[in-house]
Amino acid sequence: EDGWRTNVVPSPIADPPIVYTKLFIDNAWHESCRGRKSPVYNPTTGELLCEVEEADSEDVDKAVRSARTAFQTGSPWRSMDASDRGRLLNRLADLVERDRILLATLETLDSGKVFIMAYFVDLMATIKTLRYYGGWADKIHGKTIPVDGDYFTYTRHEPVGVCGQIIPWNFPLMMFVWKIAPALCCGNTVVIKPAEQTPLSALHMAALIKEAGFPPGVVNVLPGYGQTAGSAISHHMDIDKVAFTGSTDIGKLIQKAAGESNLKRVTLELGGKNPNIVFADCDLEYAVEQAHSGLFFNQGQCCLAGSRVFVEEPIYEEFVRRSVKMAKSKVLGNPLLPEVDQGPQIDQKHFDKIMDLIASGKREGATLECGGSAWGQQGCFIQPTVFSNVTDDMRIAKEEIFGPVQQIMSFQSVEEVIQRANATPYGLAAGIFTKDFNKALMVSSALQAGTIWYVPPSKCGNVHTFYNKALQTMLLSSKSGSIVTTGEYALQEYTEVKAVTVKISQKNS
Ligand code: TXE
Repeated sequence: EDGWRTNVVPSPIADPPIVYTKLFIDNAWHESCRGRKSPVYNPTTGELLCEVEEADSEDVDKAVRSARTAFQTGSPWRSMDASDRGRLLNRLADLVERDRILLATLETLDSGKVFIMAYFVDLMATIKTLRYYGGWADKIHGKTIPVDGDYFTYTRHEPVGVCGQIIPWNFPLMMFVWKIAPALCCGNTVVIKPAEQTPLSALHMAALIKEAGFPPGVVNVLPGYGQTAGSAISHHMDIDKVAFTGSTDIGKLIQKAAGESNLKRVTLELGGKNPNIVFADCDLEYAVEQAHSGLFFNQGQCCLAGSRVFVEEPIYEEFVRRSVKMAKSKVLGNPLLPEVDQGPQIDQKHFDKIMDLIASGKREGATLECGGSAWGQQGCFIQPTVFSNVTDDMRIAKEEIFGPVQQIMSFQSVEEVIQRANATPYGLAAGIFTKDFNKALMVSSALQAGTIWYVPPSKCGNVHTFYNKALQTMLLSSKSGSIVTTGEYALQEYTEVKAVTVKISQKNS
């Protein structure tokens, strides 16, 4: 079977050794300057998995120096053929395919996501993203411009320079690759900080980056906390650009830090409170399934989660009834096991945030149809929860919950639902379920969101297939806040356009 196309469900590796726990700077493993380590827990059991070296500002300085040296003109990286940058990204993809089961296992142990999903969704997207950007490396080019006079003018799309990248814990590996791949294909160098909860797959990737043959300093991986290492990256005077995915509050801090330091370029990918709009003429069973997976996927910890489900009045009650049945049928437990389809939330702090929002939903008068409590004896599990009779003013309808909590609201008309769907500061993604193609197109152009999924009436695969498709769509079109972060558009975020004008003796048309 070839790599990501396999349908064979592999078994995770039992007790994989955790080999890489240090800071990765200049293609070598380093202890942290302050000699500090931080714990990494398995959210399923609460057990300590390992300790990793904890980066702080001195380590960021060290990594930036290495990335700057690697970026110097004439360096092996700067003088490399663009096609060879593409080859390196493809070689990295080969190594990820080789270690796919191990990486999926580490991802499950570290983040609590379901192993099968990690294997099929996260690893598939990781491999494809590397190959996708590997293909772009030698196709990034400028223009010649017919200026007046005896001149020859051309533009170069040059790399921005040293890029700081700060990523969250919900898709640790995918986020890592979504960040490094576009940066590297354009010829930048990188200092990347994984989330403090989930450094393991990023550290394994560091080892693969070295094995693939990337020159020293091109990618530096620094596990550490946001307030220390993350803040040092966003404030750094010698980082040319910072890319961040995470909470809206921290996104604002990153923007501010860039302004207060060297006005580095900023790209942000922040939260969502995405509407899923279900019209009465949809394929009901299919819409229920998709709205369910669109929310509960990855324990609900997904910026694209469809967390406001608007259902047209005539089918509302039946939609709620079927959604509750689906939620109740979910199997919770150890996400390494093949029968389990929901693992734990990432950590206690996040668990508490979700439970607080569930309590607010009850208090503010939504109907708790199922769930609403913790599950099991250990780990941060939350029962799949469905709220009906949700109104737009409730906290659960406004705030990003990032957990297995589905809000179902009813609506009466197209105009009403468009207005309500747009009444959010987020504008990340939206879904539309109807048999009427014209209505779908009309609504999709009226929705203020960077990514729209129109789910056609007939079943086009199981939920899993849909998610693969959804992720591919994201690869090509995802946008959040203000910036497009993947696909061809990401290339603009990692290049600077330079116009070069050369005096010539005579111009001819
Ligand atoms: O995010 P943070 P948290 C949302 C989701 C979740 C909430 C809080 O609603 O409940 O955010 O999650 C680094 N300077 N999303 O607390 O803090 C941090 O170390 C620089 C949506 O985990 O934003 C980590 O690497 N960096 C989101 C990264 O920022 C800082 C995914 C994200 O952490 C920093 C995750 C600072 N001062 C959460 N403070 C999505 N869009 O998918 C923290 N960090």
